[in-house]
Amino acid sequence: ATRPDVIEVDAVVIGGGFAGLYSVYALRENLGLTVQAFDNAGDVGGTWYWNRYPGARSDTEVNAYCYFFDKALYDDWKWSERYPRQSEILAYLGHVADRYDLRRSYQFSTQIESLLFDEETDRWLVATDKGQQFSARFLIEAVGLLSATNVPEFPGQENFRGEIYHTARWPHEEVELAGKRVGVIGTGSSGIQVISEIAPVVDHLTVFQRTPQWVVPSRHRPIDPELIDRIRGDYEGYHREVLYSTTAFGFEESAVSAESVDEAARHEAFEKVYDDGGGFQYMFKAFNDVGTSLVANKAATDVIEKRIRETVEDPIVAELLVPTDLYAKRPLCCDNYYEAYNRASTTLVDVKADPIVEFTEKGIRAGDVEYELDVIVLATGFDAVSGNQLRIYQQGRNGLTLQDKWRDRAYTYLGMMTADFPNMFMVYGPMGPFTNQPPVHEAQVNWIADAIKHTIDTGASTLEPTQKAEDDWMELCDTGAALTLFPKVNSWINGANIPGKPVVNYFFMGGMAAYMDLMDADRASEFGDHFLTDGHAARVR
Ligand code: NA7
Repeated sequence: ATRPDVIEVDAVVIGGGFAGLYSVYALRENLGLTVQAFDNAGDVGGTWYWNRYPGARSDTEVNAYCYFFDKALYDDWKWSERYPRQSEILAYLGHVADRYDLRRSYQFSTQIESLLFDEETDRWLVATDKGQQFSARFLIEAVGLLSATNVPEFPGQENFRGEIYHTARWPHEEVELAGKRVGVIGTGSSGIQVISEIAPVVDHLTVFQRTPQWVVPSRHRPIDPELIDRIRGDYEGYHREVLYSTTAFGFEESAVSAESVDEAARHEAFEKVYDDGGGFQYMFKAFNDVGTSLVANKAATDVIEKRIRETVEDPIVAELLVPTDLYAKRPLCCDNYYEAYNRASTTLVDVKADPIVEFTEKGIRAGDVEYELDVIVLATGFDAVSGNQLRIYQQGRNGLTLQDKWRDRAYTYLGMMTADFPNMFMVYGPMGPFTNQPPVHEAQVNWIADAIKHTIDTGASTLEPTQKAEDDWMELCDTGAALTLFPKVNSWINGANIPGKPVVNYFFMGGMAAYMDLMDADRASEFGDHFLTDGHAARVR
């Protein structure tokens, strides 16, 4: 029996970022459901609430890094920059929350402790760290692809007398770095942004690099007003172009393979895209096979390597900065990154050769050398994709926990549902499409809202994917990923960045257009073929 103080709602939404905010909007405003939403942050913003480190900005062009559900919103909001800063994106999400009065559905600073499916009532029991209990028919987990922080334990960490900050848990109050001796551990997207931003202002910067990554410039500049006018003039068309592309980044992807042209043409094309800037552009705009062809991949890295060696004055430092891996991680971009190493006040430490032994009172000892520091920045990334779901205890049918089900890897259907967890939906969950996120979140939430509406309208109590649908989806994802170069390189994309985490495929790499068609096929089948309703197979069509 449910406790008398249990609060009943139609749906619980977890997360207040791009995905969670739109989930609340779609369920509350479009379906008329009662919704209770939560976030452990103090306000809306998701990623952009937490990642306040110096230099934090989107590395996706903002014309496609935004919502599309309301043209008036797109028309009214004026972005200032091609790649907006964290503060501007956070202001945008705050504006969205105000504009649609979304905050009233939220309880902030609240961690969800457990989610238990009650098979007698077909409802989810949601327990918070405030001792509250909610009961909901539907559950949307919009908990973020990159939000569970990876904070490695370094020996002696407690002895360090200075300050330590993880990039994704940056304090709200200003952290003064000017004139300080700062150490940065990590050279992924977050690390390179911090390094480029603070190198000119700190007294001394020490970068502890384990694995160098390929970085191209972003060529940051004000947003192109002609592009925005063009989009506003054909809003529906542009939105469709974004979703019916491979990566949903909102630019024209190349249809030409690098293998189909000669080496000189390859290099020329990469030089051109490099000079225009942007990591995703570099990977997808010059040719269509950088992620699948070794020939294309090599041409892409040849050009970046040449630029690194041209930019970095000290050849020994340049050598350390040139990766030996394929170009098959999430592509990075940042202005003034390699230039930061030309400053006398920047030191690059290769911690693969000289591993970090310990934190000391005064700084970090790597190899035989103690580097004295006032502040240490951990730009060490995330337990990505499945990490945030697994930090919440979740129990579906027959006492099966998500923690058990996902022990070997994260099994889902379309990255949005998982068998034996009825009426539970994930936005951008594991085995979702490998794309730009905000417009894809929206498309997924629209599918989820349709699935919920279908369940309600047909008088069913529950909807869940069949085991076969899930198995087939996993196979399709794995077959597709195996054709790419991404499994050949260790990164958060395949779980290799977290000790003990299964190193497997976590994405559907078949492209957004194909994914849109699959979502549409489920709609067309009235959520029949791949689903169970009320725990039973749907009628045979
Ligand atoms: P990433 O891309 O996972 O980068 C983390 C970095 O931290 C990377 O250079 C790691 O080196 C390094 N790292 C992690 N643990 C350690 C330890 N123990 N010692 C030394 N160095 C370490 O995270 P980001 O936050 O930069 O970006 C994640 C995504 O967020 C990004 O792709 C965007 O989508 C937004 P490694 O390569 O593992 O040797």
